[in-house]
Order: sequence, then C-alpha cells, then structure tokens
Amino acid sequence: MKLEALPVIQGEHNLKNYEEEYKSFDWSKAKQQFSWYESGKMNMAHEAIDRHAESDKKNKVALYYRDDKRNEKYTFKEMKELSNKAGNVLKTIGDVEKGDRVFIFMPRSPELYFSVLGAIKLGAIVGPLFEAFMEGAVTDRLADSEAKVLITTPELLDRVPADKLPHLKQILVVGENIEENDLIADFNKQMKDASKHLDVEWVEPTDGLILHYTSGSTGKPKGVLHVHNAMIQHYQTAKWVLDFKDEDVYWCTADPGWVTGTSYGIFGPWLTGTSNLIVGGRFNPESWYQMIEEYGVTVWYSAPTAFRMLMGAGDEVVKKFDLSSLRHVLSVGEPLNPEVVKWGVKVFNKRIHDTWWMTETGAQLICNYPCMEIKPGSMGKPIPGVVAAIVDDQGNELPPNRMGNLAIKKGWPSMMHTIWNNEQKYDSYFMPGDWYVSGDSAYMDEEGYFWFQGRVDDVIMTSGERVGPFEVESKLLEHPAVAEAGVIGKPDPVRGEIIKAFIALMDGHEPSDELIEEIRQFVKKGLAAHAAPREIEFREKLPKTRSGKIMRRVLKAWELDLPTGDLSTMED
Ligand code: 6R9
Repeated sequence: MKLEALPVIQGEHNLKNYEEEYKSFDWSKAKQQFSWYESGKMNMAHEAIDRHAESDKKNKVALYYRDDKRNEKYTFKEMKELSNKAGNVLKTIGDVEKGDRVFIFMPRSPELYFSVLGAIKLGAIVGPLFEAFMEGAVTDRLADSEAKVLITTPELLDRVPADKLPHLKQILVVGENIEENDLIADFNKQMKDASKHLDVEWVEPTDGLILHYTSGSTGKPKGVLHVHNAMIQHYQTAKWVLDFKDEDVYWCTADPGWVTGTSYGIFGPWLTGTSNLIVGGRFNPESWYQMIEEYGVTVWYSAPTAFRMLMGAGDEVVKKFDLSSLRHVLSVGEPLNPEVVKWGVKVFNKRIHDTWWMTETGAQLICNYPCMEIKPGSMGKPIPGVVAAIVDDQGNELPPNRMGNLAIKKGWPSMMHTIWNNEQKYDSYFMPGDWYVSGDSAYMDEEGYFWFQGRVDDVIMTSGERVGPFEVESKLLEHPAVAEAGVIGKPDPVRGEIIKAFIALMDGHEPSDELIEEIRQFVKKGLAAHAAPREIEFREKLPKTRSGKIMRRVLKAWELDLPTGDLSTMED
C-alpha cells in the first residue's frame, strides 16, 4: 500500500512548522488566549457567539442554513439574540437551571442551533440525538440522563414515551399548529414572546457542557460527558488543523447527533468566528457539489463514506461544478483509504487530510496538517500538546512498526470528564502509566506517523498472521466493481480465523463466481496471499452507523447467527 507521500501545500498556514510547535507548545499557553483567563467568567456559548457579537464581527454571517425548504443566514449578532431568546424559553417554560439535561431530538434546522446555544448559556448540559433514533433508543438515553426538557419536532414526538420518563418535565415542539398543554409547548410561539436579553451563567471549566451517547462493542450506549474546558482544544485545533482564516466559509457535513457535528459543527468554527454552513436533508452528490459552488466553501470537513460515495458517483459529476473555492479538505470517522486520497487529488486537486479522534476524546488528537507531508492511509501525527503511543496490554510503549493499542497520555483539555452514571466504565479506559486506551489498534512508523489497523476487537488472526480488516477493505475498494466492503474474521477450525468479505457492488456490476475469483486474486496480488478473503458475499448495502462506520460487529453477528446487539446508531 506504499504510495508516495503527498507534498506540503505552499501557503500561509496557522500551524507553520509542526515539529517546532510540537516541541515548544503547552496547553497553559493556549488558555491565556481566552478572556476568562483574566475574568474567570467562562461559558462556551459566550465565547462562541456573544464575544463576536460584541466585536467588529457582529455583522459577519455566523450561520448559513440550507435545506430543501429553507435558505437563511444569521449574523453573530442575530445568533446572540436568538440564542438568548431560546435560553429564556428554556428558563421560563422549562425551568432549566445549571446542570439540568436538555435533550434535542430533531433534524438540523436553525432552531436546533439556537437551542443548543441557549441551553449552554444557562449552564445546562445538552444531549443531542440523531433524528433516526426510534423509541427504544430515545427512551434509553432520556432515562439514563434523567433529561428534564426535550426539544423535538411534531414528526418525532411519537417516539417519545413521556409517561415512561418521570424526569421529563417539558417538551418544546418546533413546528406549526402545536397544541400546547401541561407537557407540551410551542417553541416558535414562545420564541416570539421571549426577551432577547439574557444573563449568561458563568461556569467552572469542569462544569458539564454536552452529553454524547455512543455505543461500544457491547452493552447499552454510554453517555460521554464533556465540559466547558474542552473549548481550549476546540479553538486550538480549529486553528491548527482546520486552518481557519477570517474569510473562510466552512462546511462540516456531520449531524450534531455525532460528536463531529458539535465539536466541529458548532464549537470549533464559532470559537474562531468562522462562517459556518449547515446543510440539512439527505446526501446527494450533485447537491453537495452545488453547495460548495454556491457558498464558495473554502474548508470542508466530511467522512470517508461520503467521499467514497462521491467517488462512486463518478468524476463526470464533479466536472459540472466550479469547486475552485476549496482550499482545505478534511476527513474523520473511519479509515481514509489511500484510494480515496488519490481520487481527491485527481478531482479536487486537493489532499484530503485525515484526522483521528473519538467521542471520548472530545476533539482531534492525531491529524494531518496543511504544513506537512501526507502519507496516504496514515492518520498523521499527534497535535502539539498531545502524547500518543502504541502500547502493549500492560501499558509498555512499543517501538516503531509494532502493532498494538493506540494510547494517549492523559491530560488533554477536551478529554471526557466522565461516563454518565458509570464511573467504572470511565476507569476501564485507562492503563498504568496514565494511558488512555482508545480501543483502536495501530502502529507508528519511524517518522512518527500513525497507521490505523482496526478496532482491537476486530483484528483478524488467520493462520497466525495478524490482519487488519481496514487494510483488506482498502484493497478491495481499489477494485473497480467494489463500492463498499466490510471484512471480518470468521472462526475456522484450522486457521483460527479466515477472512470473510461482505461487498456491495458498484452500479453496473453483477455478482458471479468469476467476479469472486477475480476479486480474490486482486487482493492476493495487491496485498498478500494470506490477506485475500477466503469467502466473499455480496450484499445490496452494508450496515453502517450514522457517522458512516461499517458495523463489522453486525456483519459478524449475521455470519455467526448471533444477536446483533444495540442497533440504535445504525443508519436506516
Ligand atoms: C470522531 C469520531 C471513534 C472511532 C475510533 C476509530 C474510528 C475515527 C478515524 C477512525 C480510522 C480515522 N475513527 N477517526 N479510524 N481513521 N481518521 O469518529 O468519533 O464516533 O466516537 O468514533 O472511529 O475506530 O475509535 P466516534
């Protein structure tokens, strides 16, 4: 899979010399950039919105909102007023106080953003939920967090069994003709009457900000709690990694139900005073390119699945649009196959910058920066202020090129504060030596680049060889007939495990025995004989999370006839 490293982009970047900055940086310096360092008055929403609304950025567009029905824009000053109003609605109607959980269960809309910011201004903890969640998933999360107020839409209200949720005191519904009663209030009507003045609640760095439920490989989803202190890293990475400049128009394609849609769909861009484009509705290659052209998007943060789907739609589509505004393209969420990076260079004339982090880490940790060479397939190098290593199961650091646990030294500002109601689970993330253990396996090369291999529990052992499913999937994707691939280890009495691949084909290709053989040979020749799948099964679609990760555990459950476990994060 060796490709030539892609050279540095010439230009003025916020992070000019990675190696130098890595040596000299420490987080206490970063803190001093914030006004609260002196005043002690901290609140994420104040830093992200009000601060700009009170500066010469007040008339700058903070939010461009676009979907099939709406096309709106709001300046920082308007965002301040509207989030103040939302805060007042939550306070007066919902009786929301500092520390209360306010959940938001709806598709993207401007109201979603006013509500998130309004709740944060009150010192409440926001819980964003994907609109695709069904009743069971919604109930689990509202019950575990003991949410007091929920904001939702008429379409989703049926999935909220309020009678089973004793802590839920108020539901605010965003829509038309809402009938109000003891439990339900009309969000828009209340907004109209609410004051646009609000006293922001000043909080401590370790006070709760946002609660993201995420599913592990086993058990119920867990609530990852983040605190206001995370803003230090959101701000810093927005500068270094997203490389924001004053005139940028930024588009993060992630929904706020996923951590990328909050850390980098809300906090990162607005802490740096950047114009933020939010696009609602479903994925469609043409309309995505259309957005870039129409808004002159300069910085674009998306995910490998989306890039692969765009790649699948063909290069002809790209040519219909003027994408020359793009300056910087980034990816997160799953491994970014070298094939996709090569395609990005071909069609956008841009290197796609991979970034690695997790819900639990709150912000980016290992990244590719505009100022450095990219090795396609590598996640890059740790951000300044962060120590990453590959450790064995006892927490001993391993030398370069050895596969092991990807671990981070405790102490970065955006690290989760706790797992809600589950301190034990929180403790289980750490190993001796103050290592946070990610659950990903990876190796580091001699030059300090990190290479993702798989989730620790997904790694395949076949005839004594360790095979990372990602590597096999990447190779499969290079085959012209393959649109999507998921690879698992299937227990085998002789070989321990054999490699089985599930494949969705590109339009115009049909399953056949010849094709199976052709694909097997392709991997054998391109990767290694032991890495070629012994079994291949074609499927229309592969199971994926809403954030685009192929759910190998579901493939495994299909294969072994096991229960599939929690499917609440699965795309419909
Ligand atoms: C932000 C986010 C975390 C898991 C993580 C890893 C996978 C994320 C990746 C990546 C390879 C990358 N992951 N970024 N794998 N390369 N650049 O995705 O959070 O939804 O919690 O997922 O996603 O397996 O452990 P989350």
